[in-house]
Amino acid sequence: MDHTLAFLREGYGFIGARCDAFGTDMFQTRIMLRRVTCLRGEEAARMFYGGGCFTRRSAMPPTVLRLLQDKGSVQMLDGAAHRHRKALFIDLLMGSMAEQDFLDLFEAEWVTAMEGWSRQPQIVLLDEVNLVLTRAACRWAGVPLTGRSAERMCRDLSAMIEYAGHVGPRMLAAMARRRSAERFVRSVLEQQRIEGSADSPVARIALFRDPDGQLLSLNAATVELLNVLRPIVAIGRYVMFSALALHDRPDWREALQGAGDKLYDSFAEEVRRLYPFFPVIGGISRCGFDWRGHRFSKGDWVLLDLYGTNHDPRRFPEPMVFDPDRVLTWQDQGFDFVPQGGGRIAESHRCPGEQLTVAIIRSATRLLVERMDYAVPPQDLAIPLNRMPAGPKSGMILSRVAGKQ
Ligand code: HEM
Ligand code: MYR
Repeated sequence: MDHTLAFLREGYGFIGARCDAFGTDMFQTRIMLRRVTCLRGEEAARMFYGGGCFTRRSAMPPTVLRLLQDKGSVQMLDGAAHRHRKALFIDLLMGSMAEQDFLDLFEAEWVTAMEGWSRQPQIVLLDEVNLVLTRAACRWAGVPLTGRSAERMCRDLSAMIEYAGHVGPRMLAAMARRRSAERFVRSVLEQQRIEGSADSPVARIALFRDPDGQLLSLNAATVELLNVLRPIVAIGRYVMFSALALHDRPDWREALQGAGDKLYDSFAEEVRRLYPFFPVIGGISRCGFDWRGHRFSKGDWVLLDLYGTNHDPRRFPEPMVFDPDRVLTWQDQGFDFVPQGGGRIAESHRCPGEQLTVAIIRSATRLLVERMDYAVPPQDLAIPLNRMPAGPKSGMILSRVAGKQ
């Protein structure tokens, strides 16, 4: 039986509910008329991310792929070609200065924006943080926002994230926004190729060479530059969730006041574990092998439940309780805590942006706790799990925002 509608109706809970009901970590069904093996849990993630057997090619619906990583991206590569391109992202995002450089820009943009927030009766936190992140990301990457406003760029990048899990007119509108952002980014890269070498992410992408010594095609370079800008804006959602956690847990707001990076990091990591974001990741088997009595053949489609793995009660007792004392960290390159994929970043498709993601959540949470006063007016803060990506409808409204020293 085809379970596409059930998947869309149940969203993040689809795989976990069936695993619980059947007492298993693996079951087969059909989605979009295609046979698929659904998996969840640490051991399944180890098999999926640890063996290098799964390609991402043809593994996600084409519209999801097009709005997110896209064709021609690092995610579509395997083996040696993948490792070579991945090294570019690791260098850009995890190099010694990347984190601090970005945080300096981010905090400066936040403080500037806060002056505007304090003049308004209320703000939508998700929208405002996305704009702060867009400005910081473009400055950090070396994308001049001339001829395109930060607001426009922010709407384009946010739409790619917001409607990646949709079908219908709003997804099509996001697609049009993407095409327009691509034209802009492409011209920035073309200009950079004329100007030659410089020490910015734009320059490094523009002048990056594949193993055969060729520059990336302009299409591929455009895709990769968007794969730096868009996911940075996606972190705005985690910042919204962090504000939600602070609202729900005043005891933690209290504990964080004046705390060092370590406690803020534990808080940020628990935000990444608890709140829903990337629901599942798809893969197509490149090899034939047996796992737990099941035969995987070349070409088989699997979906690994990232959300369900992060909420597996065998690993995380009381999984729906927000508890930063679990002391999770992205630096442990394992398979149990997988909001942005699992395994070793350089060798698998695990996200290269985790360090930056945690740093930005930490910094934003500190700004919310130590540099801002605000109220949270009555609003519906429920997070329906049948919308991907999920979040409160309001985008988290804050009122009476004021800076504090
Ligand atoms: C890969 C999620 C932030 C760039 C991934 C994957 C996930 C993910 C689940 C793994 C896909 C797979 O196994 O195929 C997220 C989430 C983020 C985030 C939820 C937080 C908002 C970032 C940031 C960047 C980034 C900040 C860069 C600035 C990438 C790239 C890949 C990737 C380039 C492809 C890696 C590969 O195929 O080897 N991300 N990510 N992500 N992410 Fe992120
Ligand atoms: C990025 O921009 O690459 C970072 C994170 C974006 C997450 C968006 C989640 C959308 C969910 C769609 C999944 C549909 C699965 C079939």
